[in-house]
Amino acid sequence: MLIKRAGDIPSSEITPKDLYLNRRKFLAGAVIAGAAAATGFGLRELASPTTIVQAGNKIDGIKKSTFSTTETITPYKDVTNYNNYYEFSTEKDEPASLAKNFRTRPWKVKIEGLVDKKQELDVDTIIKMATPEERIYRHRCVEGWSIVVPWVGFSLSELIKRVNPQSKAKFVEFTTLNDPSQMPGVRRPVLNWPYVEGLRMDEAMHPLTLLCFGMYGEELPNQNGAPLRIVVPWKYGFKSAKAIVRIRFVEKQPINSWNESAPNEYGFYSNVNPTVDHPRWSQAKERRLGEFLKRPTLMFNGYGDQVASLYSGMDLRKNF
Ligand SMILES: Nc1nc2c(c(=O)[nH]1)N[C@H]1C(S)=C(S)[C@@H](COP(=O)(O)O)O[C@H]1N2
Ligand SMILES: [Mo]
Repeated sequence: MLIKRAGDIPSSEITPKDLYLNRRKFLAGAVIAGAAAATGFGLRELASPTTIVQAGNKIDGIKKSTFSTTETITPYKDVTNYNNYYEFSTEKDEPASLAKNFRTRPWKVKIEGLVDKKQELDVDTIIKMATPEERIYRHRCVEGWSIVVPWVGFSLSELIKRVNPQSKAKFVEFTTLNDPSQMPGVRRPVLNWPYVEGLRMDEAMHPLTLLCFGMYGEELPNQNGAPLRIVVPWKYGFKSAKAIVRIRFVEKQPINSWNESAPNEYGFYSNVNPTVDHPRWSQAKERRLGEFLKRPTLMFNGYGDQVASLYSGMDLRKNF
């Protein structure tokens, strides 16, 4: 459903109450603009001007997870109207509308590479493999903003153990849809399409790594990666690939799209690390969408107790 914007309403419909409300909005906007100027932070991060809310289908039988954070959940309208999804647009407020008619059924996912049970699976078969869980995770974008989202899915390991990877398989590669007829962003060479991401096998098998098909108790909105995405909460957001069509088990470390496009800025590991700056900005702090003051970024995004051991003995400055 599209919420009418002030500019869409004919003047004949405007009542004194609307004028009053618009004046209030204007005043609130002025306060936000002043605050944004004072902090050097963009307006869009503080208030989403356009709000598009899509009604999703409810997912039944979701169980709660002990992996969930108790931090305040980011409002749905922020999580669904501020998206990085370059196949649709490089503007964060555009995937919500541009992905509105994206077709997520029928949808097949190829299981390939060093695996005993190579096959093509229907997304609805995958979704039924295990009990859906709600996992409330922190999510930190490499650009400095963060969100807390009640994702719905189950551990990726549930799928991996059903397809029997071979012992030579050391990494998992995720390839996402590249469809110029539906995704206006892939007509431009912003990245070397399709978007590819990867994880080391032990990272992919870690119980926190989520195979995700829903959020806020409903099916994933298209702009958040429907029908199937990965969520890796201790890594920068770009590791969490949306709209996955192929999962391939490989011996060598996959070339992930962001590393390929800017190797000095984006590595393969991309573990959230406040002590390793991005070449163009500090990673020490982050802004939670909807909040005003920045908060410190935590090592491994706060998931160190669970995942630090995966990297013992590794130089995380070199393996950024
Ligand atoms: N296919 C695909 N997946 C993607 C991206 C993308 O551009 N294309 N952007 C990534 C980045 S940078 C982030 S921060 C998250 C954003 O997820 P969200 O919109 O659900 O918050 O998606 C990641 N997955
Ligand atoms: Mo990101």
